[in-house]
Amino acid sequence: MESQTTHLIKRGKKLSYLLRHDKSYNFDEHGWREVSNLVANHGFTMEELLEIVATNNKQRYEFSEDMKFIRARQGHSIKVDVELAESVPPDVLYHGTPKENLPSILDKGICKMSRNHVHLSDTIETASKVGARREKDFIVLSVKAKQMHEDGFVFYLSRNQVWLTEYVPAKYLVIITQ
Ligand code: HQG
Repeated sequence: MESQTTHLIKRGKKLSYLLRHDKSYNFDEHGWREVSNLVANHGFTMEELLEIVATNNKQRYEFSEDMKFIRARQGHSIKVDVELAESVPPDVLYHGTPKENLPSILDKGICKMSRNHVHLSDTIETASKVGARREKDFIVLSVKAKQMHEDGFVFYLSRNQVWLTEYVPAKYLVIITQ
């Protein structure tokens, strides 16, 4: 039988899809989804949602104050405005990616692809985990974030500490692992 932790991770992944990518649901403009919809149509209980929100390893989700709505804090492909805080980035941020993406990234820069933003990490360790989650052959790039900011690029910090921006041109990138 699967452990309770494995079960919660599985349910968390389902929730991630439902809150970030589900085009069949009509989201509130700020990305909120009704808890009652998840309970009625997707087999969640309030107790389970409370546990996922509290224990999620990246603190990905949050409830509205009245607990009637839930949303993901970042990572969407659906077009919503999750009221991200514009923030001044540290000097350097990091991006991990499968090695096979490198030629294209060095040519075109880091693009947001299907999501609403490019995702950047504040440590090499976190960026390595992002890069390794699809492909064990990954690389980590450092991003000259301070320089980008000085050049007018806008950065956001999500409430679960993920750095986000629209696009990273290749000239701000340095390969730091191979
Ligand atoms: C790559 C997870 C070729 C980019 C993670 C990435 C993160 C290019 C992939 C969050 C490219 C897009 C986001 C270019 C970008 N040519 N490839 N020009 N520009 N790419 O999943 O950053 O666990 O949308 O390097 O931890 O991997 O779900 O982005 O490999 O924080 O909460 O295109 O998702 O968070 O993939 O991951 P993704 P990502 P969660």
